[in-house]
Amino acid sequence: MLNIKKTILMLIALMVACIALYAAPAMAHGEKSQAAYLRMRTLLWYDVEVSTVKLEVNEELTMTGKFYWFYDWPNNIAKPEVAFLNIGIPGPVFVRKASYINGVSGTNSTRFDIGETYEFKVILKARRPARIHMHALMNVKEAGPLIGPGRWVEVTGNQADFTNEITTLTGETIDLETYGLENAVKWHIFWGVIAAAWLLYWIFQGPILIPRYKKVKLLNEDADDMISPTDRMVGLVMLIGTFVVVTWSYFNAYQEFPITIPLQSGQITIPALPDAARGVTAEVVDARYRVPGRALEYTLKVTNNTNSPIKLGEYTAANIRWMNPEVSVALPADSHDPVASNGLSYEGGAVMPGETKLLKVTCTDAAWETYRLAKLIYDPDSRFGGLVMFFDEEGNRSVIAIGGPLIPVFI
Ligand SMILES: [Cu+2]
Repeated sequence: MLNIKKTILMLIALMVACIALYAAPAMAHGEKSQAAYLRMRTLLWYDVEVSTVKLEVNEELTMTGKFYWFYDWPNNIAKPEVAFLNIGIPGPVFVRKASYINGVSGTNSTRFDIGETYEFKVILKARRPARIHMHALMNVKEAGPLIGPGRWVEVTGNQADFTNEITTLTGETIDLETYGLENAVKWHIFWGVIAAAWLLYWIFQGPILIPRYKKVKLLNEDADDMISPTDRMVGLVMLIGTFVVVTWSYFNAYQEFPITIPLQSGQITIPALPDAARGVTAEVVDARYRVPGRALEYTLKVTNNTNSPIKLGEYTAANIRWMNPEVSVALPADSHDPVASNGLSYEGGAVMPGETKLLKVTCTDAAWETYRLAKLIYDPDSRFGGLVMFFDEEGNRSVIAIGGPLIPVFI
C-alpha cells in the first residue's frame, strides 16, 4: 500500500519537474515583441550578410552589414552614448575573434551619432555544434538590445576539438578555452578544505549549539575555560598559516606572471561613413496603414540632384525589406528572412535629374502582420521610419531615411 502511494507521489513529482524544466525552443528571438515604433525608429540595419551558413567547429564565419541611427530618435529611448556591437546567439556557440566598426576595433563600447551610418564586420569562430538563428545586435546602455536581421547557421563537428589559441605579448601561446582553469579549481579547493577543516575541528570538540549554549550559561564568567590551550594553539596556527600562504602565493604568482595589465576598458568614438543619400532627398508627405491589413501606403516628395534618373527599389524597416523587383531584386536568405521580393510598388515612375516629384508608394506583405508592425496601433507614438533606396540606371544606390506620422485607416 505504502509503495503504491510512494510510486504515485514520485510520478507526480517527476511530471511537475518535467513540465517545469521543459522549454520549447524559441523560433523568433525577441524582436517581434518589441514595440513597432521602436523597431522602425531606432537602429535600421541593411546589407547584413553572413559568409557561410554551414560550418564545422573551429571554422570561421564573418558577418558584415551596415546600420543607420534613425534621425528621429524616440524621446523615451536613451541615445547611443554608450553602445556595444554584439551578436545575438544562445551562449558561445561561436566565440568572437574580432569585430570592427568602420575598420576600428569594436572590442569596447562606442559612442554613435544619431543620423549617421556605420558599417560593421564581426569575425566568429565556431565552438559548439548547433543550429542557431544568429542575429546582428546592438546593446545600447539604458535602451536595451536593438536586434538586427537574423540568419539560420548550422555548426557541425565536436566541441571537444575546439581550440581558442592566442599568443600573448610575452610570447606565450595559450588556449583560452582552458587557460587558468586548473589553477582556479586548485585554489578554490585548497581554501575550501581549510574552511571545512576549521569547522570540523570545532564540531568534534564537543557540544555545539543548544548544549553549548546551556554550558556557557552554567559556567557564566568562567565560560572562556571551555576553550582549551590546544584550541587556542590551533586557532593561532590557522591564523598565521593563512597569512603565510596568502603572502607566499602572492609573491609566487608575481614571479610566475611578472607582466600583467589591468582590465582594458574605455570608449572610443568612431567617425561615421559618408552620406549614402548621394544628393537624393525624400520626405514623407502623408502616410497611412490599414487596420486590420497588411498595407503601408505613403507619399514621398523626392528630389533628384544626381545626374541620372532614379527609381525606387526598396523600402526597409524593422529588418523587413519590401522590394520593387523591377528595380532591385532580393530573395529571402532562409525561412525566417522577411524579404517581400514583390512587396513594393509605386506610382510616379523615374525621377529625372533636377526634378522634384511626388511618388505614391504601397508596401504590402504578410510580414507587416507577422512581425507585428501592425501593432503600431498599441504604441504611444504613431510615427514610423525606415530607409528608402533609389537606384539610378547604372545601379548606383542612394539610401535615404524617411519617417513621419503614420495614420491608421479603419475602413
Ligand atoms: Cu532569431
